[in-house]
Amino acid sequence: MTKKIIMDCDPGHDDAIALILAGAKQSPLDIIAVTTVAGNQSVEKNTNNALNVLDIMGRLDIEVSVGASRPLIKDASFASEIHGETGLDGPNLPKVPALKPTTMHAVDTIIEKVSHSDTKVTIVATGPLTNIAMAMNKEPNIVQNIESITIMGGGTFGNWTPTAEFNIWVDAEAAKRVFESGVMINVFGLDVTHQVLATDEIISRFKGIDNEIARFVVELLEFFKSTYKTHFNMDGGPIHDACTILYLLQPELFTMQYTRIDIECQSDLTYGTMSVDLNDITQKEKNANFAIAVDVNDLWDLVENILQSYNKL
Ligand SMILES: [Ca+2]
Repeated sequence: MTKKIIMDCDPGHDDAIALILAGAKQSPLDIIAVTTVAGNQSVEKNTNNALNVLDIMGRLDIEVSVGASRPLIKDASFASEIHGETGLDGPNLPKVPALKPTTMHAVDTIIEKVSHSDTKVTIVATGPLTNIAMAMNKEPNIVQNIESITIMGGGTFGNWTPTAEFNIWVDAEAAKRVFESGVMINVFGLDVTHQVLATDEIISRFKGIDNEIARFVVELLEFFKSTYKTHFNMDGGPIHDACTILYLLQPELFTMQYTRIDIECQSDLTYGTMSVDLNDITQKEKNANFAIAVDVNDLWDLVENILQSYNKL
């Protein structure tokens, strides 16, 4: 049975890979909308990247809506040092993609798609949670028709400050709104995403796949690997956002712990920190499934299989 998903994203190298994995021809995931948000780069650049990626995938049937250009309260902050000036540096992309965004704002697209769906919708959020929080504020009833929200964000340590991960840190107020919404949230934080490193060995496996999508993914991973080496001294780019899709495709790849998660918004020192109550210290009502382990070998096999499936286009 197919699962309806909305992909709310800020592409972004790892967002692009998430889109490619979700939107393959045999995928059981039905992408009913892609919505974009400011994050890795401006919302205009992220949207352009989303359109280009869908174009390369041959998925001109997917609607793309432009979302929030800045967080709820803070000023916008971008991650140019990780994703480059375009937000998707590395591959050569057409400057003007063939696909155009819809005229509807992403917040309204989320509300409309969720409200009018005959089955519950899963929201996959791989950027700051601004659009989702705005949609919940504009139309609170949508929570009843959301199956779950599967996010990349947070963790028990940080990558933008010592304790905060980028997606949550960009818009902690939005993240707090979403984590207090009552919707089940599946969380892929740095604890697992930093284990999913596209090393030279992984990239050379993908170089053996003879199709345009796999070659595009190799270019993305090579750029991402170089910035992760420069900025974090890591031997491979983590394909963070792709973990959300890989979980929806094959949940048994991950070990999840049902727990309480809260978001810090007050402190100058720890703004955007995710409090993950793995030892049930607060005894507050649990609101999230937090990924604590991943079967990395099986995960890369799945990625390779999906990339190979593009041969049959
Ligand atoms: Ca992202």
